[in-house]
Amino acid sequence: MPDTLKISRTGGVVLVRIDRPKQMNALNFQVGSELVSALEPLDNDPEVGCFVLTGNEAAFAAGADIKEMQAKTFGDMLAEDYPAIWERFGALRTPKIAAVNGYALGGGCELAMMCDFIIAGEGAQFGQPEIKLGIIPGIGGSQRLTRLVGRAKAMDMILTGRMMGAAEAESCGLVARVVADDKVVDTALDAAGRIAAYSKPAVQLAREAVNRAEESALSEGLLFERRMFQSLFATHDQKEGMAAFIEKRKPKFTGK
Ligand code: DAK
Repeated sequence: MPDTLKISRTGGVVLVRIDRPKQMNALNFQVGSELVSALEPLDNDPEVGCFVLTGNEAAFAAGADIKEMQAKTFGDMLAEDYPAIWERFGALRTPKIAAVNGYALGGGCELAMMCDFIIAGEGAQFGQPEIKLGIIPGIGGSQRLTRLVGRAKAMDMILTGRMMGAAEAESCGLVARVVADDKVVDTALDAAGRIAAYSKPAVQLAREAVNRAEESALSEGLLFERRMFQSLFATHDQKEGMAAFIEKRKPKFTGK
C-alpha cells in the first residue's frame, strides 16, 4: 500500500490522490516511485481506460520537496533518479487527466502538464516559481509550458515566478476546462469515464496523433494522423461503432 497516495478504481477509471497534506503535497522520490509502481501495472490492464490524478483542496502539488532537496549537491542531483521516475509517469499510455485544485507549482505544474489535459477549479494557481529558489524548472516546465502557452507567457512565468490563476490558465491554453472547485474531481471522473468507454485502440491512436503535433512538421503529422486513421479500419471496434450508430444503439467496444 502506498504511503503518499490514495488510489481507488471505479470500472475502467483509476483515481489517484497525492496525499501529503502537511507538505502541500510536495513531491519527493517516494511519491514518484509509488505513483509509477501503482500505475505501470494498470497501464497494461485491458479493463483500465483512464487515470485521474488529483491532490486536495489546498494543493494539487506545491512542487518538489524543498526541505529534502535543500542540502543536495550537484553530484547528488546528477546521480539520483528523480527526473527518470517522472518520465515514467509521463510515458504511461493510458490517458491521464490532472484534476487541479489549489496550488500546482514547480514540479506540481510540471506533473499536471505531463497529463493529457488539465481540469482546474476556479481557485487553482499554476506557477513555475523555481527562480525564487535559485533554480529553474527541471522536469519539463521550460519545454511543456512554452509549448502550451507560448514563449511570452512562459518567459513571464518562469523568469518572474508569478502564479497564474485558473481563468488566465484556461485563456492561454494551459488548462482545458475550469469548473467550480468542488466539481473538479467529478468533472474529471466524468471525462475519464467517457474516455474509458471508447475503443482503446482509437483512444491510443488519437493521443499519439495529437502528441505528434508537437513533435513533427505539419506534413509529417498529417501523414501520421492519416495512417493512424486508416489503420483503425482494421479494428472490430470501428465496425461496431459505426454499426451501432446506424442501428441507433450504444456501441459495445472490446478493444479488438
Ligand atoms: N516543499 C516542502 N514543503 C513545502 C513545500 C515544498 N515545495 N510547499 C509547501 N511546503 C510546506 C511548508 O513548508 C509548510 O510546512 P510547515 O512550515 O507547516 O512545516 C506547509 O507546507 C504549508 O506551507 P505554507 O505555510 O507555506 O502555506 P501557504 O499557504 O502560506 O503557502 C505555498 C502555500 C504553496 C504558496 C507556499 O508553501 C510555497 O510557495 N511553497 C513552495 C512552492 C515552490 O517553490 N515550489 C517549487 C519547488 S522546486 C529535479 C527536477 C525538478 C525539480 C526537482 C528536481 N531534478 C532534475 C532532479 C522540481 C523542483 C521544484 O518543484
